[in-house]
Formats: sequence, C-alpha cells, structure tokens
Amino acid sequence: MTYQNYPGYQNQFQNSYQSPQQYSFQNPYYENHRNVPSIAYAQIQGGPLAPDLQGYVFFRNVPNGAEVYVEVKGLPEYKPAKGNKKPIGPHGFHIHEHGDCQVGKKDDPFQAAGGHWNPDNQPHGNHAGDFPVLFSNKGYAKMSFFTNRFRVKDIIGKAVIIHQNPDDYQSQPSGDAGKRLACGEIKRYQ
Ligand SMILES: [Cu+2]
Repeated sequence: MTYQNYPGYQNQFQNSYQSPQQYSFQNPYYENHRNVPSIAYAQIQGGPLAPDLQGYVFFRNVPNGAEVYVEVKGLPEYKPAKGNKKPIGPHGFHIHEHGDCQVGKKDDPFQAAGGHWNPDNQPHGNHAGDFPVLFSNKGYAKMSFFTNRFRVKDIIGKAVIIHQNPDDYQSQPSGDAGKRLACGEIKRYQ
C-alpha cells in the first residue's frame, strides 16, 4: 500500500489512529471484541475507460456509524451534457454487492461487482452504499463524509465503484450513473 503518499490520509487517519488500543479509547461505541474490524480500505484502480484513475477509499468506525474518506487521481475532466448524452462527472460513487473487480467487457467494465449493495431493501437514493458524487479537480478528488448506514464490519468483501456520469439519486435501480470507471475491493485494514 502506498497510502503514505496521500496527505489527507495521514492527517485524518494515520496520525490519530495508529493503534487499535488507542482507537478503542477514542470511540465510545467501539465493539469490545478483539476481532471486529474498525478500519477497512479499498484500493481504487481504473479500468479500460479510465486507465489513469487510482487512489484509496478508507472506512472507519466512528460513534453511530462510519466515516468514509476518499482520495483519487486520474478522473476524467468534466464534460457538459450534449444532446441526450449525460455529462461526464461529477461521478456516481457507490458500494456494490460483490468484491470482484474483474474487468470483464472492455466497453462495459466491472459488471462482476454486481448491483448496489442494498441490505435493507431501500429504493436507490437511499441504499446503504449510496454515496455523494465525486467532483474532479483536474482529475483529483478528495472527500470525506459520515454515514449512519453501516459499520466497517458490514462492508468488507464488497466493492467500491466510481461511475462515468452523475448519480441522479432517483432513477432505479442505480441512479443512471452510467459506465463503471473504476473498482476497488473493500478489505480489512485493522
Ligand atoms: Cu454504482
């Protein structure tokens, strides 16, 4: 892992949470079992539609939910909608069901990751893994947010997907976010 290259990661995670022991003091809701994961990550790798896209997503338990932190580079530049073509960016961003990032079809990659992770059977826009869209700043994006919809242990073995188009948080079942630019399997960190 090369997360040390990402200054945001160092600020937000590495400095404050170096040991699980220390972490348990800082989190009053810490599951007091040795083997419950409290931090997970996904290494993001672009597919054939965005080969330069790469980065990380980190998930950590915080009181009442989880904090998600993402930092990627190599996103395509924003392109406005044209005719009935959707804009390129901001980019739909979700947890998908299967932690399988096989590319598969080059013109429609990452189908092996399946549909949106939707453990409580909600409409799209309110899936547990529906995230805010990612804004490209000359290809770079950094964002962190809170969700009360899962704990770190619930998402290990799923996948993070970044899409070509914006999520409209309305179209079913996936927000009409278009093709899949990048994928990352969610793995336990500690
Ligand atoms: Cu998606």
